[in-house]
Amino acid sequence: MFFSDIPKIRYEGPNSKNPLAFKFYNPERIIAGKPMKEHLPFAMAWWHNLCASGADMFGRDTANKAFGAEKGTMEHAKAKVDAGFEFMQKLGIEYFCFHDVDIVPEADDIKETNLRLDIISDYILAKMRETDIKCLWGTANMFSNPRYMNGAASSNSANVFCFAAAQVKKALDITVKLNGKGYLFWGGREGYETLLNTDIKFEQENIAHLMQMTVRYGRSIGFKGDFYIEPKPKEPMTHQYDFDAATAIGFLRQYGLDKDFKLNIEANHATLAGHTFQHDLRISAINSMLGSIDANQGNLLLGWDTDEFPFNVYETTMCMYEVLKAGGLSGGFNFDAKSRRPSYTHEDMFHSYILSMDAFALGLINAAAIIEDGRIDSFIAERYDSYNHGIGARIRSGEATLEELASYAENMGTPPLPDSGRQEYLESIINNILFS
Ligand code: XUL
Ligand code: CO
Repeated sequence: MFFSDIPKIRYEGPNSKNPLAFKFYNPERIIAGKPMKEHLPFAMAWWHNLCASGADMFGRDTANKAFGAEKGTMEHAKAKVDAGFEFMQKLGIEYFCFHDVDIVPEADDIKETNLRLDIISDYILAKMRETDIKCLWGTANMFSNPRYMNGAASSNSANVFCFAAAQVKKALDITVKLNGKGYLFWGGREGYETLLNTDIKFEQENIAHLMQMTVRYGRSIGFKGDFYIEPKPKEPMTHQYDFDAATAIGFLRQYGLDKDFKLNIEANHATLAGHTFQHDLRISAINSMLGSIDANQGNLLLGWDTDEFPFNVYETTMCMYEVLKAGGLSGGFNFDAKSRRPSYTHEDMFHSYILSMDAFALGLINAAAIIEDGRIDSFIAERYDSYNHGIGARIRSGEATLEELASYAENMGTPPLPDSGRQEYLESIINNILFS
């Protein structure tokens, strides 16, 4: 037991002052026809929760994530499994996500790293069998090691490309062994710093080659889940190829990958791209590509990826509105978030997850209320009413010609202004629903 002073976290309701209790996340409560926990398949991100120790560019670790073992050893890797499963069980979290190098220390020789991955995945599998905990997705870290300084599949070096392929193959093998729902590509350093040394077309074709090979291999070993791209516009590279949802969807279609891939949308990545989280969720959903979510929150005063634990209920409400409208997620809500550097105790790890699981529970409750209320949806439907009949219906059906519309316009006299957008009124409806 690593968290012996932490009890099982239970729902105590909004009046509870117990810091180690949920105020809003009540897993069995029925919202919009099913229990909260089915709407909200939460996942623990191995890297932040069990590995990240508060170090930043200006200072070393503040948090102790040794879990009683020496870092960089297989004992430490196993201790992290034990700590992670205890943590997830105490919070009632049913999924986890991992990079290959989160679960084992990387060796100099990839054959040795792969042996370690075999050992640790056996160990994880045994824990999964003892519990209800499952794997949401796995991925390969192809950005930390110096060999990936110019990218992985987008590297100028074919040898580096091969190494990336070997890592993807093994990470996918392990994901399949752990029955993961998905396999993720976050384009780490797949981007560039300057066009003076970069052939974008060549690099993007190579990324597509790696993804196509991965799909073929994955399907050949019986992987039935979704592959995901996680868009991000910048950081670490100045320009990242998977800029946002729309860019990633265009890429997937261009290279015939759209049947096998969906998107994993991260809140902080969407805001870095100059969008709202809701925008990238909507773009994914209307293209039938909303797969999974990296749940976090950025700091809009800063221009980088702060990966904060989400607490902004307005944001989680709009997120859950999109998710409910999309009919739910086939993936889950992975907390790609880290406690702030000064929040360095084990108790802070629990406070962080309680904060955000409650924020998403509130978001779910609010989103269901907005849909149930119906005013927003009926306003939107009415806003486009001119397309339900007459010339509008002819435009929608695709039958109208440009000549016909031009002659219609010429005979119209002075065209009326469109109806008011009523933004402030609609915003007041949202506040009314959220705070009454
Ligand atoms: C980086 C990021 C990654 C991916 C997985 O910004 O979000 O942690 O989620 O590689
Ligand atoms: Co992420």
